[in-house]
Amino acid sequence: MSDSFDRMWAELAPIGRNRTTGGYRRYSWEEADAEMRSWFVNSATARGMETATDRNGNIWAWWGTPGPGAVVTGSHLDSVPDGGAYDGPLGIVSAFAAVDELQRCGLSSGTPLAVVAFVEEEGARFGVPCLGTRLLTGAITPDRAAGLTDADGITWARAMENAGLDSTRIGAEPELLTNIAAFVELHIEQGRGLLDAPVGVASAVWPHGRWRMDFSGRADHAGTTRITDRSDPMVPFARCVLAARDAAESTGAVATVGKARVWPNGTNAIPSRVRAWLDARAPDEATLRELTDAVDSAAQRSSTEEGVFHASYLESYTPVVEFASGLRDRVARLVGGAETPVPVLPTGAGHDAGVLAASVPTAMLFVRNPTGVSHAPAESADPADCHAGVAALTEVLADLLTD
Ligand code: HGY
Ligand code: MN
Ligand code: MN
Ligand code: MN
Repeated sequence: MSDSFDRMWAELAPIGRNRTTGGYRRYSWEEADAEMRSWFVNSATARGMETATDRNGNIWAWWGTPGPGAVVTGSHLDSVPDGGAYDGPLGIVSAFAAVDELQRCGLSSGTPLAVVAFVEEEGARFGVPCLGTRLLTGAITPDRAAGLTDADGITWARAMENAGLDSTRIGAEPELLTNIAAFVELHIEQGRGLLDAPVGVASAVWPHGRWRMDFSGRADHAGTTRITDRSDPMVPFARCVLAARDAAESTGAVATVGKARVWPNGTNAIPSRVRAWLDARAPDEATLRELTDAVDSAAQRSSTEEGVFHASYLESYTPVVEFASGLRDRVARLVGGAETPVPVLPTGAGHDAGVLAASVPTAMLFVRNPTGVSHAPAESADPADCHAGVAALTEVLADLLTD
């Protein structure tokens, strides 16, 4: 099992990797993504699995004829900008390694099993995370998805067409969802909550959202415009970032402004416009609302003082997800055994499993992240923990397949 995992891991390592930073750029429908998708198809074909791309661009590898009672596992192949190697691909490589193990043990493909790669989980190129699972479950309208644009104004629909896929049929696939008896996603842990065991089980996903914040002021000369004559959008933007940090510290939430654009972006010109994105998450919805209200009133107050127009738009929101206790406890029993209970923990990271949980019985397995660093080139996992993850996933799939 570990050599098939190691071999596949080595195959993926160079795809989309930045040689200077060691991080990855694997954006939906770009060249590295095409290489990842053909790796997925080749890995499936090598295991006698039939592949199919659904109307939204998610790729499914089937062992057995797709149909009712299907057991599905998988994750995503795309990354954040300069992302780590494990976030996403670990779940898919582990899934194929688990199939190897199941086939080696002579398990028949009576109950259909699928390995799936969902598109645009990070939302790094088109802005809405878990786009593939939101489309699949109807959590986003096809029109809104088709019109999402990347930094160059290319729409999701155009990017799909450029990659050779028909974008006119994107939308929910209820018939596919009703066939799924259980979905299990294995994923690297992305915080510091799993340090004492190689594998953990997810209890919940924090509520989280992304808000676009626009600040429009008046461009002017940096050297000749008195401070009292300015409407500088950078000032309320800056106050908003600090308000987000203060609100997070006082409420136990987390808030990040990791992406901002400035027009005209000149050193000696007061900006005309600033556009930035707030990523906010909290253990519960009330705390999240408390934080976003605090950020919004700080932005409004400071914009008014500065004579700047401010507006903010909710771009994506995922309510709190509690994974179905029946499946969660079953997975925990299988993975933990009687003596050593397996850690069961919530996560502040969003996942496709968090979106699918609204439609099908869903569970998540976490693999230890020794440093807790993620969404960065330094993301790491020990090979022994990865192999323990494959063994755990194999155990869970074997049990679910014999239902
Ligand atoms: O952003 C997230 O939480 C996830 O890694 N997509
Ligand atoms: Mn991620
Ligand atoms: Mn992920
Ligand atoms: Mn995910």
